[in-house]
Amino acid sequence: MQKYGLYIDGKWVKSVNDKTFETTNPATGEVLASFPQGTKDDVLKAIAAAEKAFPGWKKYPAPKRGEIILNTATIMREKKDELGETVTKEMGKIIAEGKGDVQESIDFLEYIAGEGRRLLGETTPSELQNKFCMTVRQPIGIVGCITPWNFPTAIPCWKLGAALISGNTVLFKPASLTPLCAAKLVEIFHEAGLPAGVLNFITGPANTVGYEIVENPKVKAISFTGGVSAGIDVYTRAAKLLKPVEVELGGKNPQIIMDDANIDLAIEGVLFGAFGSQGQRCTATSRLLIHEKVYKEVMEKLVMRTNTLKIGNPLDPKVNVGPVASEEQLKTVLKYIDIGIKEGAKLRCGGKKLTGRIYEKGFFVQPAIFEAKHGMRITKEEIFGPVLSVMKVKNYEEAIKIANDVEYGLSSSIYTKNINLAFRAIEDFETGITYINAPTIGAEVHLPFGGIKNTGNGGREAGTTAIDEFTEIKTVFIDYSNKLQKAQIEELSENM
Ligand code: UN1
Repeated sequence: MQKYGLYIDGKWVKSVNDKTFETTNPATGEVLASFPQGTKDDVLKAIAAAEKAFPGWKKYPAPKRGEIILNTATIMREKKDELGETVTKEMGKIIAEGKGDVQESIDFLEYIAGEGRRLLGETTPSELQNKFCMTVRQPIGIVGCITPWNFPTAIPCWKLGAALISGNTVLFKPASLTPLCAAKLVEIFHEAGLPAGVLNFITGPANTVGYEIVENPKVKAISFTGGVSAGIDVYTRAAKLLKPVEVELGGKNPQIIMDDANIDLAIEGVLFGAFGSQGQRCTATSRLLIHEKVYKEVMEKLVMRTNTLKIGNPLDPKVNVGPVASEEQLKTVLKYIDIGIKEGAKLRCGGKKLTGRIYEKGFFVQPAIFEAKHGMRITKEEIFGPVLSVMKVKNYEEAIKIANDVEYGLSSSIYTKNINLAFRAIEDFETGITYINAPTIGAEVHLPFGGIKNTGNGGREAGTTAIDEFTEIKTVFIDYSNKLQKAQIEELSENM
């Protein structure tokens, strides 16, 4: 078993604490690697390294920063299979999705490397003569990136790539379930030539490492992806220091199937959306709203298809559904299945923990489909597992009303051939992302990603907006008139 340290100031170092924790394979229980339980003192060391590196990195031309990021993407491309396997072994998503996670990382790093040649500001005319106005983007300083376990390489790459291209130095704290994927990423950034101190990696508990990153005044901005209560905690702690924070939180994403939809296509969509990554995406489809005219047909086919999904070791390419990521996840999923049954929802398939044979040492649960009534807890709360609540609707209006009646607003989908309805849905869904005739998952990196309501606090990651959370805008006025000109007061000269 490999023993990792922390990565501070360009070197792998020991924690000041001897305590370690292990990362394990959720399908087999195999221990994969051990990591230090970092402490506040480790974070302080990382901050000192990031502080020392910041002036040099800020001055390092952005296109050159882009070259290092592109090198990182190129090395990742060479190691895609190995990294994809690590994602699958550590997090449990099936191997095609493990490699997809890595591909999403590569895509984003390649995309954001080019941003080094843009980092665009604006130029505008002045209200005065012989005066020039523009904005430039500047790095914020040391930034903290706190990442989740469900996309153990892609989400770190979204954050690190955008933070680094913008000229910030970074403290990176990965989720304690997936530090190995994160460490491999850090090794690649190192190999790609990132200068010492620019990226620092600290593993350990949220209430020591995480809180220090969030509450230390030298860390100037925070980017966090995770659950709502943790997100609110991060946001409120950082608010005391007026620290900019971007939080990307939960979802309760609906898919609507209208009576004119291509039913088979819609069913393939919901299977992928609800049970891909075992439902552990913040964009996962957790509610299906079916028009009453096609309800029976969809339900029959959907249950039949779900029962054919092969559950097993996610490294096996024939497997469709792997384990959930941890024992805690398994408990949550089983708890919600129990809640659903007690609330009177009808469990149409799945929902059992798998035991025996290959399942004994893993956290396997059958994908579950409930026929539910809107308002039940399983239709309102984020479960983050393979549990789908299906509801029958009379028409589009009812579908949209139910779709929007949740606290979250990340992703949404409608299957219809009616172009008018599709455009109405784009307008009506209260979410940051809407899909037409495609599942709620599968966002592409060159478009903004994020949600409304309790899904976030207004920011968008990735896409053209990726650098917004990691740059300060400076407004510049250049007066070349050789005299004092007074905005709002000056009159234009007569001889104009
Ligand atoms: C997440 O679910 O946490 O839309 C991120 C998707 C991915 C990103 C999801 N590309 O499925």
